[in-house]
Amino acid sequence: MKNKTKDKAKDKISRADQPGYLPGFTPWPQQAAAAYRAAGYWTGETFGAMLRARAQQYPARLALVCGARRWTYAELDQRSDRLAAGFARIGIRPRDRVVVQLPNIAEFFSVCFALFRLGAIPVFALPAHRRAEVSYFCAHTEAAAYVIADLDGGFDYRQLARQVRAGQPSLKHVIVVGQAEEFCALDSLYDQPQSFAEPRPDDVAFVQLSGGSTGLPKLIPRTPDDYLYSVRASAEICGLTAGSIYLCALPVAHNFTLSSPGSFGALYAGGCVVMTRRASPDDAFPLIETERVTLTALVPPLAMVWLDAVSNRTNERANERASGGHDLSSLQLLQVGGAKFTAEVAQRVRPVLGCALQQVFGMAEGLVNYTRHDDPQQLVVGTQGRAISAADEVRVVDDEDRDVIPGEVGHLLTRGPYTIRGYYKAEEHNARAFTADGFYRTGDLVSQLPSGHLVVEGRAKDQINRGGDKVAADEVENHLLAHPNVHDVALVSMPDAYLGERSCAFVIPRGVVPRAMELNNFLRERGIAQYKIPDRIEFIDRFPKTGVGKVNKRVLRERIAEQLAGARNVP
Ligand code: AMP
Ligand code: DBH
Repeated sequence: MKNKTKDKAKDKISRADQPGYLPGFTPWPQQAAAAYRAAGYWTGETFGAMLRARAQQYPARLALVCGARRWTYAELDQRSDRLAAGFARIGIRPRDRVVVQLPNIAEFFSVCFALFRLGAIPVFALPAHRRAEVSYFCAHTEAAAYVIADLDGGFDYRQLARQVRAGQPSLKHVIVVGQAEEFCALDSLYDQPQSFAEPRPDDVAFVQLSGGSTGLPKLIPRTPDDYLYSVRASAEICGLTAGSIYLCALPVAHNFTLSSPGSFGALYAGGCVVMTRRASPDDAFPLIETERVTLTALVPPLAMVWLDAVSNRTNERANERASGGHDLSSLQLLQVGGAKFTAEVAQRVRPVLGCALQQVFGMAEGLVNYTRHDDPQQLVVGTQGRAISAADEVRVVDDEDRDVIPGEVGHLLTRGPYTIRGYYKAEEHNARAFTADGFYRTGDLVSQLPSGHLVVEGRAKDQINRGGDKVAADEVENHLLAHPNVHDVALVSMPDAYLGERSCAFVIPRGVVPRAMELNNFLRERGIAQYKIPDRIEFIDRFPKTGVGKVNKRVLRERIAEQLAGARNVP
């Protein structure tokens, strides 16, 4: 009896808090970790050491371009050292969590590498996140600090910080890039460098976000060992060198932009990262021309906007690779991912932009797939690529977790040297999101070709992918259910030519039927990101049900899709 209790306690420790690791982190099993080290995937290098090595190798090379500012590797290295000392002075300690919500500016990197050097843990929020999301990140991680820019895109993040801080006792500091008002100015934290103990390479270095499919966004703990492997291998697959110039056009903290191979890949290779706050042709094209950008990453809707911008202009002057006078000829590679890029649009990339296309199918939880530069065109255009690593285990299974016949559609499960074994502090959810033997259930429906290439065929998770912005249906439904005139609600996707999908909320009203506008304002006041506000609201008396009595979302999706198609066909 006694032994049993002891075993139970041990089991609890092995699943949740493992001695030596950040509490709430699920490390890889020792055997797997040993194998990844032995195979050379995990090298023990930390982020701080990586930057230090590059600064020694290429002190005078350009690391970052941000507006008129141009930072060399030596400058980025020094700024990170000095900020680490400043963060330590105000009381940020190793392992403290720090929510970082910055636009695409150079300080994102000095702040991150400073926190890495100090051993503190950035938690990456996206600029679109608002009070509900940021408060949750702060509360769930018991964050000690929150780093923002003063203003971006007309939004005042200090105002957001005031709301967030009011409810967060753990939050001791709000640090502001720019005008700090009552908060702490980042510029006041450039102290004399000091040295810090190297953090463990197999423990959590930062927390990435998942779009999630249930409740609130899930937090994804990543380590230097696993993340730097994916960065290094990605840089190699994408052919990055010290001559590569990466345009950071999507939000900098997004996993795609950060690591596939993204800005970390460019820095890993000794290349240069060019920041743009906005990814529109008007903002990006002049930068491509002047900085001689060689690669960038976009979500499908933006890729379409770029293609149209160039097509419209080249139609006027046939066969010229000029766009509004902007020379894009330095661009060698356009990566597209985050949502399905249709073959029809994909095949326009080379003829219109004159550069190679690479499809990228990845997830912040780990697994990233790329089409390869020597793949035949039909694979580049018609698939979402194949996994980075020979050590990535990819399974395609039926509803009972049995492997499907090769080529058939099934659920994608994956495990490997850079795919997490559990979300941060989410034991209950982890039991569902991972198999007993540690495979991550991606929620994606795929088929796999004999070459290993995956085709994304759909989704089993209850999520809407709004052109790369993921919306968990359940999260928005919960917010809507808080409205007094909403009896029940189901959020589903509806087809959209531009975003691929948009969201439609089917609402069963209670009492007075509220106006759609009122519900949207209600959601905004609850402080959620704009991209989560339903694009359309339909009122309904009752939901179609499945055999077991659950809301049949498939029928709702079909209903709204038919309605939209019908509306388009009206002369
Ligand atoms: P997250 O887990 O929030 O990082 O989002 C990753 C999810 O985005 C994947 O599981 C897919 O559902 C979706 N996704 C990413 N890239 C692609 C792509 N190229 N094609 C289709 N879906 C994608
Ligand atoms: O959508 C994603 O999360 C994603 C897409 C492409 C990603 O995390 C990645 C590449 O690394």
